[in-house]
Amino acid sequence: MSVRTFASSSVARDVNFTLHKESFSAYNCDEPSLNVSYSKDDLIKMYKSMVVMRRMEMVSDGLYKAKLIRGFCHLCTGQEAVAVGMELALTAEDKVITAYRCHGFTYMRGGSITSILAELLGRKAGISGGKGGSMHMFTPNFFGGNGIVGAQVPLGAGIAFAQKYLGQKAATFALYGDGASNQGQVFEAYNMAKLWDLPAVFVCENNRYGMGTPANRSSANTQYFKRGDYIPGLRVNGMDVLAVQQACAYAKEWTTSGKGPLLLEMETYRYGGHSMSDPGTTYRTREEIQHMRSNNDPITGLKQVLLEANVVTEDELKAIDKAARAEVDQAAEEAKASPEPDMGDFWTQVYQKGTGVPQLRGREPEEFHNY
Ligand SMILES: Cc1ncc(C[n+]2csc(CCOP(=O)(O)OP(=O)(O)O)c2C)c(N)n1
Ligand SMILES: [Mg+2]
Repeated sequence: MSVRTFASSSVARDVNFTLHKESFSAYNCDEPSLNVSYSKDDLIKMYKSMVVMRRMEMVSDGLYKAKLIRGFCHLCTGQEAVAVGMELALTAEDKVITAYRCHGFTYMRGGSITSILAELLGRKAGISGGKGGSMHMFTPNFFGGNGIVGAQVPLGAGIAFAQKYLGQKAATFALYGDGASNQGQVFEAYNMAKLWDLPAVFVCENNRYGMGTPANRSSANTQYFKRGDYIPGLRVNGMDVLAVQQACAYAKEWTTSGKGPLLLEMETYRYGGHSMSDPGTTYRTREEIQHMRSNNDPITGLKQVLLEANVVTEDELKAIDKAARAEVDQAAEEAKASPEPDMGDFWTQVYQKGTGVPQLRGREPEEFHNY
């Protein structure tokens, strides 16, 4: 499996930008510099990745409505800049963990489009090895699909602990939502991470809603970047992929230089409902969604920046859009052509090899499976 290690790109970073002055707000730390520079290659990769991600989610939406994807399905349309900007600041040694809104992160961490769509379809070619799960998406440096809200945060602190214990100069980015931020275990993880100065970056993706509940109805303090108390934090414009990259590079440097954890709040927005069963329009207005799409869209935003800086032409961008569509559509066909897993696969990969029990209990007390 290939891993996209944007951060290791050796091409000269010769395209310079100044980020918007309101890109960051800091709590007990300095703001990152607003001056950023990238190679043309990285800028194009960022654009392409966001376009692929959006198409992948659009195709998933269609497959769900065609009843080919069953169960739960949580799309990240609108939130693409978070996964893409973050990857640009990381290397393969860094780890990322999140919950169920994980398709984009899986792609950025090296998962192929076919393996992600096949996972959602419950097919053999699925990324977690054809188990037929619909939310579990793991690559060697990405752990996604956790279904208990907030439970991935202490796991992330644990991975950061391992990195420190093993003397690695790497960080773990543990993502959670505005809704999940109120879980007690999040604060337990903050405490241990600060106590032991772990290289943990706690990233709150504030998309303004936890299911149908607006942030101000669930959180006594909606300034999520300040909620680490003794952990410094940054609020970041999560709709600007360049601001996300800059903040994540800052966080990686902060945590791996021994200063302990850092909290990032990514201000973002999901265009669709919480999951496929939620139309997403009963607890917010259509005007609000339209306003975000028209004024804050991460893909349109980067497109404008690239055109104004003469990095690419309109035609080059159109060619990227077209190629991304074709790539995702082709992957969807491959995923659909993959067979369903064998029944026996339900009883495999439950335990780490060599640590399991010889027999696994099935749905009924008297049902046992050998593996
Ligand atoms: C412990 C627990 N409580 C409740 C749920 C049901 N639930 C699933 S997602 C969700 C909302 C989470 O919102 P947020 O953390 O903002 O993430 P988002 O979906 O916006 O990305 C809830 C309450 C759950 N999965 N786990
Ligand atoms: Mg949310």
